[in-house]
Amino acid sequence: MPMSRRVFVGAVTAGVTLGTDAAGTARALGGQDTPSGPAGQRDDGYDGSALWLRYVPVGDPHLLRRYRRRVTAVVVENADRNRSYRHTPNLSMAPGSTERLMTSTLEAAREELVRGLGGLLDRPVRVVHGPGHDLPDGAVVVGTRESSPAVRRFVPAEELARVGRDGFVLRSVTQGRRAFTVIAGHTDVGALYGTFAFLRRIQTHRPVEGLAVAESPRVAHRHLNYWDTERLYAGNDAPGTGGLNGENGAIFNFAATGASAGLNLPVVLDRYLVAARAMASVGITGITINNVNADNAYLTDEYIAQEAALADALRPYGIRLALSIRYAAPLDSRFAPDTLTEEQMAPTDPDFRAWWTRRARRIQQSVPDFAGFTVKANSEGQPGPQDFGYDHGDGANGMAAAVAPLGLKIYWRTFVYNPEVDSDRLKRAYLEFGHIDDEPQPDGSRGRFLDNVFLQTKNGPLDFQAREPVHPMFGRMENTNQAIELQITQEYTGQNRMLCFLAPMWEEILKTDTRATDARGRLLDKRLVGHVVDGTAQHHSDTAVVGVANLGNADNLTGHHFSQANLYAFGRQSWDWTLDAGDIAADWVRMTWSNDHHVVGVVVAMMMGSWEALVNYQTPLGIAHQFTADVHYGPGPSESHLPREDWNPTYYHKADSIGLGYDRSPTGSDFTAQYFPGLQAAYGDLGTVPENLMMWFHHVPWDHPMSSGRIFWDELVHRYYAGVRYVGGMRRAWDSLESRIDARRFAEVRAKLALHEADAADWRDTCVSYWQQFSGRHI
Ligand code: GCW
Repeated sequence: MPMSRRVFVGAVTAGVTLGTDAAGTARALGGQDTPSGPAGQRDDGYDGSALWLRYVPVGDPHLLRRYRRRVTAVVVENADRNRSYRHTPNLSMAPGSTERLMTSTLEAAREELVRGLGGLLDRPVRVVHGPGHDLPDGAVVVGTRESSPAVRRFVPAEELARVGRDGFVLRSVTQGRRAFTVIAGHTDVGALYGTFAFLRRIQTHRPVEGLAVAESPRVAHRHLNYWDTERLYAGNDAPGTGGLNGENGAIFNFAATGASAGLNLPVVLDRYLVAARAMASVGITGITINNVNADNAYLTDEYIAQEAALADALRPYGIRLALSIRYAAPLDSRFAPDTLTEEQMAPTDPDFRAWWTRRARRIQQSVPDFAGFTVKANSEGQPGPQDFGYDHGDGANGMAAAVAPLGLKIYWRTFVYNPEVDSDRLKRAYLEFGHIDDEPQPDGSRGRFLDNVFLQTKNGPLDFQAREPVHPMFGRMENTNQAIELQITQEYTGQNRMLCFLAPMWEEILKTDTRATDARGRLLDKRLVGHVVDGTAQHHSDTAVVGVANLGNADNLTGHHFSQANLYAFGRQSWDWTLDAGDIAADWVRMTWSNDHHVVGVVVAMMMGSWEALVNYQTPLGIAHQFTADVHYGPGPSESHLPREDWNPTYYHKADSIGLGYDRSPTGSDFTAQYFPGLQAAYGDLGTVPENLMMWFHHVPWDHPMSSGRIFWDELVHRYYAGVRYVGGMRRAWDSLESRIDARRFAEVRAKLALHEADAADWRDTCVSYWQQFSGRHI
């Protein structure tokens, strides 16, 4: 049984009871490393800045011998065959950097092997430059059939064609008394992904003999969105306070001032390349680098020059840049004399389209592999087509038509909630977008959105709450390419204070059965959210997963050491959404902390219950958005002062003497009608709705009987307490690892867990006592 089913709230009571059989342990080869590497090599000052690519020596001598025997040399033939395009003549690393700019993807693969194997095997590996026909015993060969005669010899063309653009093959080959490992891609980037997969095997102590692996991603675009400093919890200072030394806390510097003025792009910092390597190691293909509440500065020539430099640095790792744009940018005098008048702003107007074609082409001249635009329109004050009398379909298509000739995509976000559309905020997005997808077209087809448009939809219908039902649009937009948007940065899930591993949430979402039917009402064979997203449910022409990333300029790049795990898991799950969250956690722990069985067991168990615990002490049983205004961290269930009704906790909980929760069943707002019939029925009935979602759909009476045998009130209170108890268990479990974890990181996590426990208790106490005023019952 997968790990995610085994760990639940309350499972962590004390460190010693944890982790006797953590997922992934069984398949690893063993290894009794002392913490973070062999004895004597522990670095107690280590700050976490290498993410999961730290490559500490394999501590188990037996295993180390085995790896050393099988891996003796790195062979990357013709590494400079496809030199990565470089636009910026003076591209350079900041003085004192330790990372190095790569000139090609295969060079990046080779350098990663040299660094990774050198670290893991605790001795330098030989790089053999010669021809592939005379491979030394123990050679690790990387390349494509085009770059490498050895790959050509050992991996047939059809096999590589089958793994597709980003896939790879790992193969053990024996020839007489010599044994080699071949890492092959159909493309250079595929070979790089294979390289990281091979290193991961050693990092997690798996065998590297007898390899016969072929892997390819299920989703084409595995993309990050980056909101600069908004909702960024990984700066070296609190968000919004300006950062330290003139930096603003974001990972990339465009406009740092003061002491950091010399650290702006085109200067490249180590952390950009660490992030690039980390992204590539989990198969991320692109990043929209600026906030969706977009600043037009990013479209100016000055910024484009900086973006080109960033793109140059990331390109060898297969990472493409994209930009968020403000729909009304053509009106901005910064672009004078190239500006439009209000009259030219109709998305159907050739002048409007030509403006966007010109801007996009301008970017493409400097960033030839530019990926496209992310658009937040008519949402939270951002301008959009509705300001000019058009709908989202017209707006998205106007932009899509403008950039289609350049091969670019439009990621059009569906995070809209105009109160004039419906009194229930959750219904608004589908009401604005659904009919456009259904609309019959002149050519007989259905759906108005163009093929190079992705509708980018958050996983749930509200806004990244700790647990939401799936967004009803998944499956309902049969005729439009859909991208799912997940939030890696922990805006509502503890920010950089709470340890909350999000992979189990994403697994729950991606494996939710939409109960989608075809036009004749028959259930589809493949109808999980993951199937909708990967295109196999409804045969969409293009596929994407988007994650709102959590990278910043903190030493450990994510603010909380355990937030690194969320970025890692996002990449793994967007590559293959069928993976088990517990297995991903185990890999990450082994790569980041230690291969010590005990550490792996304890830490994986902590992580696997951490999200459910947060749900319980924050918003149990489907109660939504109880946050204090704007900050989105602490509890504020009584708050009702914000100007928009649907920004206030009271709008969501509807507490009264009868019960708690928002009735969205057919007797209430009838939001449930937006789901396919199977889910409509399940969610619409208090008798069948999953308990952990019940208050999303029902006003639940205080004495409603629950499956535990308790009444609803008692179960609610129980959940708040269980959630906080779990955090106490995590704290004790972590404490028990002190001798096995390097000192600095141990102390930093310990300090966070102490805050975490106090803040979780605040959630419990604030909410329970507030609800009690309505229930009038004992705790
Ligand atoms: O959750 C809300 C955030 C905003 C964000 C918005 C969105 C960047 O509080 O900070 O805007 O969602 O997704 O557009």
